[in-house]
Amino acid sequence: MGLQDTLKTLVHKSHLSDVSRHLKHRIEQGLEQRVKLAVTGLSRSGKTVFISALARHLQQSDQGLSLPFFSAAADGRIIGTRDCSHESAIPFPLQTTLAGLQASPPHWPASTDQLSEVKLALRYRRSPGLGRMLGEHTTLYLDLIDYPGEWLLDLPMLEWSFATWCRQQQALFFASPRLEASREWLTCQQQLDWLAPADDTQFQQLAHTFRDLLQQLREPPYCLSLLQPGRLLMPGDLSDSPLLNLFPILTDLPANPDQAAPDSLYSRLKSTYYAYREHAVRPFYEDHFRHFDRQIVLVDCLKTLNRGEACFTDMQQALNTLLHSFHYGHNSLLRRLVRPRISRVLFAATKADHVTANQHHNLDRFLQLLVESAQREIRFEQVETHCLAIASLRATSAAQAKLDGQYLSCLRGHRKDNGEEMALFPGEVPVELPRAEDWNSERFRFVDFAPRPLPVGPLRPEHHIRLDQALEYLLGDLLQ
Ligand SMILES: Nc1nc2c(ncn2[C@@H]2O[C@H](COP(=O)(O)OP(=O)(O)O)[C@@H](O)[C@H]2O)c(=O)[nH]1
Ligand SMILES: [Mg+2]
Repeated sequence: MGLQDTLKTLVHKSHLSDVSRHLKHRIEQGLEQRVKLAVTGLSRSGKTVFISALARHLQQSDQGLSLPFFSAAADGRIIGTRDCSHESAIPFPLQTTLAGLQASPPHWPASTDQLSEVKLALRYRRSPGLGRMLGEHTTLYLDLIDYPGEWLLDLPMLEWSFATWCRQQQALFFASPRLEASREWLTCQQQLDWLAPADDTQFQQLAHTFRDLLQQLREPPYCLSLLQPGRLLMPGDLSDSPLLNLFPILTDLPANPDQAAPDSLYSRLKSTYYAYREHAVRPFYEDHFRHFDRQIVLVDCLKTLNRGEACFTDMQQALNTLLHSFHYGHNSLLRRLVRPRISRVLFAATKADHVTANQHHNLDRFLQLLVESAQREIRFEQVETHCLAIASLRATSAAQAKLDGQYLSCLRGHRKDNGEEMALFPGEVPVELPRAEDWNSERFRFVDFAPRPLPVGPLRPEHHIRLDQALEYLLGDLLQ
């Protein structure tokens, strides 16, 4: 072969290898996956802490140290993680939250009410076998989305008329404990003439009174969850919107509503209700919810046990309402509305570090009881579900106490309210729904703890409880 021929062959070969490299790159790009993992839960259920801890562990997952049950990390297949949150129009305050948890003394994040996201790119090696066929390295683009569960409570409103909504609310407000807490509001409503004209000032004042009442019902001693409209408590980007000037009529509805003048209280409320449905509830499902692929629902089960039966029953009702958002049957409202595509839902009981390790299984079981009926329906729709007790950031350590010659498992940590160090036996989590008489005892007393500092350096498995199992369930199949 002459020199020219050899050169030609070389050029041809290098061109071919360029082409194959390019092709391989294109194929790899085509095989890269984008996943939106939505994190929801009622306010204070632990969403912000969960997302921050998860992102931090994922950022270190190439070291394979802190997530032994997350197989991609434990097998050493994660090459690196990049934070791409700057590309988001609604970035999650990851650095601020982590800085607070790493500070000395550390502090829990401030309350948030916005939809926001962390965007991560996970570069990883495929599992042996798959690797050779599809290209050894690839990337999973993961969006972790933080949004208030309160917004899901509004879904049924899309199917209800204003009159139906008022009747639903009447049923709630005329039962304990709302009835006792709302006496003044009910008296005020009884004095109103719904058909009389209402000026802006009066209308806004009434709306503010109702919003204050909802806020009061959310706080101790009530700690209720089924509070609608959800945006009154978690306004997101609607905080100054007139859409929030909304409250239900809790007295008899006017007998002849058709004759109500457009500026009457009745007409104003009714039109605000329909505007709220169209401009607050529907866009959330259309713009966000339908793009979610996987979902984790965080539930603070222990709070309900601490607060008693009314709080528990209300939380159960709220969860059932919230979980309607995961009913996709052919005829369901959601299917008609947005064709959602969530294929896997994990229910997680948060703050599992508030109980001793031998109670984690009970906490799984208790959560299962709480979401049982909703879970059955979701499974029927062929969405996979699972229940798991987790702690995103472990604030306690295990200790032992000797009582009457016997060793008891207990917890050691610093109280959230005054920072004092304490050791306590927090009690057992029931594996059946408590009976009426159980609530009256002093049986459940789970204490809130201050965080332990999150290391700036390497994290270890003892910094969380089962966060790796949650990840494996939610993402394990995608990282093959
Ligand atoms: N002990 C413990 N407390 C937690 C954990 N996660 C959240 N918390 C507590 O729950 C509160 C609310 O958490 P946050 O993430 O802000 O809830 P969000 O409103 O759902 O975003 C925090 O201030 C902590 O007191 C956890 O993993 N362990
Ligand atoms: Mg939050």
